[in-house]
Amino acid sequence: MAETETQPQQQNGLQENRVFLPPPAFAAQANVSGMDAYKALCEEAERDYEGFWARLARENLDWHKPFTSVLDESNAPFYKWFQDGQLNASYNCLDRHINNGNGDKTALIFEADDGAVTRVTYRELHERVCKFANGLKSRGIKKGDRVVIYMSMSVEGVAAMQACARIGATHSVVFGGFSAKSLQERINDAGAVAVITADEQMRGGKPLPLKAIVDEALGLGGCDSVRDVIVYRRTGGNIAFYEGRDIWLHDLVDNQPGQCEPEWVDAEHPLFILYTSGSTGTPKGVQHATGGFLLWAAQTMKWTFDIKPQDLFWCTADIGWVTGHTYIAYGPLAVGATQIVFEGVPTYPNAGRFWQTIDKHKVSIFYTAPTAIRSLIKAANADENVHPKNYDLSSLRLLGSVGEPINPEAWMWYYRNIGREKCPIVDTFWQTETGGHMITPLPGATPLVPGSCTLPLPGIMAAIVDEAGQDVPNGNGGILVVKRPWPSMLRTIWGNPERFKTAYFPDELGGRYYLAGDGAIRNKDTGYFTITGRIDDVLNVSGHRMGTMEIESALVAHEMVAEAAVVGKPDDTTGEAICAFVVLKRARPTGEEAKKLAAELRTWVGKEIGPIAKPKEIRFGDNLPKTRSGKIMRRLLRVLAKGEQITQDISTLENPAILEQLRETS
Ligand code: 6R9
Repeated sequence: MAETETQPQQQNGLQENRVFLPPPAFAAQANVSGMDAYKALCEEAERDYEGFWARLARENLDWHKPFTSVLDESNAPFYKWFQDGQLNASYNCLDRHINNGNGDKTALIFEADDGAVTRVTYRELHERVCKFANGLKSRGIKKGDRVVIYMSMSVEGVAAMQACARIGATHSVVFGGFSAKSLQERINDAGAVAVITADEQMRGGKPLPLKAIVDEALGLGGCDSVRDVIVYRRTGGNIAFYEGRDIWLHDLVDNQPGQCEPEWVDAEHPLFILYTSGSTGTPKGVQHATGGFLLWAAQTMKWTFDIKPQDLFWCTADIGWVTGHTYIAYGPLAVGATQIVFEGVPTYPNAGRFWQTIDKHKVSIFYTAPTAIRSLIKAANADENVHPKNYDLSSLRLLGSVGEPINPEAWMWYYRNIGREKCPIVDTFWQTETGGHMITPLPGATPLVPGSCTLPLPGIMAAIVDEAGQDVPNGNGGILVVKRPWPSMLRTIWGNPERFKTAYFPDELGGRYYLAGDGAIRNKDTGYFTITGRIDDVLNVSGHRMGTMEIESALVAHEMVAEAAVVGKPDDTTGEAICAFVVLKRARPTGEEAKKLAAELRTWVGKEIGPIAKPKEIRFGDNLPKTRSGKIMRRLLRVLAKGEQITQDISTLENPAILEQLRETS
């Protein structure tokens, strides 16, 4: 790629002037080649919005019953897409490739924590999914039932999701790092009839419990809907087994037939629910529809990832997050690609694991998170042996980034050291709610600017508005919205349509614009988007979304805690770090006692929510900074967390003296 201009490193992309054009050889073979091709697609969508989406839906998916209605806006914002069409997601991900003569193609290359490799062809995966689906049916699980999947990265995890899709059951995958309490809340909210789990998971050479946490979650009560717990034997570790409720996966599926007629469902049938954090209350069950979601999963594989039959795709996400749904469990399979499913962690057996794995399997498209890149930069700087220069990465042709803003410095390192200045980087902005990519470069078309996710995909009407919903001119910051519905958008919040409306289609913006919850700014000249971060009380720690309210609720649930306020503070590796300000029911601790109590509270939050929610820092005060009406002034806490001087107006502050106390780290 040609670097057209060199500027000093910038911490965010707003003043970034470097531009990297697609390498001509890449552009020549790309699925979308050149900006004219991109613009033509955008114009097609503008000209005939429904016709555009109908064309893509017909091209990308096999429909059992073709749709005649494209978009139904009669009950906005509860939009419906392709609603009289019928299809099956698992059929589209498996059967149709076998029918096209690709049954012997490798679908999954499972790279285990210890480096052991298992290959599964489309034909084999189809058989496993069919047996799994028949097994679920044999337990009375049927279309419309919810099934919680609490598993680590595995062929069985992907097969479990596909098996649910095959029979029309709606899955809800819960990340294996969530605590028993978080799992219980999700099982309860979803009203799941079954939980699919494993005995244990392997991470960094160590077994960690899964089944024991399911037992604990179900023991907390409120999960009476659960009839079956299906257990995949991963490690053979010791677990409790409850006769009548628990069943081994192998016992359930081994004697099942290898064929299972797919359950044809309406396009709007809920394919999955995935819980994510919002600014208030409990996590929201984001509900996605079968047709629209799968269409976008497939189309973005072709556009953003320029996927080709000979590619080896590797998305390092976990199936417990949306990225693992769209770009592991569904997207790559929908387009018949070969992909790596990685069980391990980036630092085991050492911090060269990602680069070694790319080298070992000859990965051509690599998709990971900025937080992983930043921690591997640190590791490579500290230890020559794990530097990417030790590995042959010449198989790579495209790199991707997701989950949080990528700072230009990390972008440049990724570009130079991993892509060897030959691979475009697609910085993909999207969310659990959007189902797939929204704003991202197209690698054979878009000139890249480090730190910018560039331009919306064709058909995605992203814009920046002010608080009254009015467009703001380029160069001015504002609120990121999407002005028109798109097929892979969330349909509702499970069991809470009111919250769906108020959270995503607020009246202040006219009730028709989708509110992403992020701030953004467009470049004056290019119109490129740069995401400036969440505008609500949602933190992004290592690419994981965490609501400050959730962490505060966990803290105040501890018997010693009277009050807590949580804010984010910038962190070199994790993007944001959690900083908690805590008032105890007893006197404010100092010195060693404060350290001990902080450690205890961190462990507590880990148990309440999961290790990802543990505050990095806890500071104790006699009180929190509050307005005279009793509101906690979080903006002041953010400044204190950063260790900066307070320059804002504090005239409404009831107790200014508290600021000095909270400045100290314990
Ligand atoms: C896919 C995923 C969504 C939030 C989103 C935003 C942040 C994701 C980003 C990005 C800047 C990117 N985010 N991708 N910010 N640039 N390329 O991560 O979904 O877990 O729901 O998080 O992540 O703040 O609103 P999810």
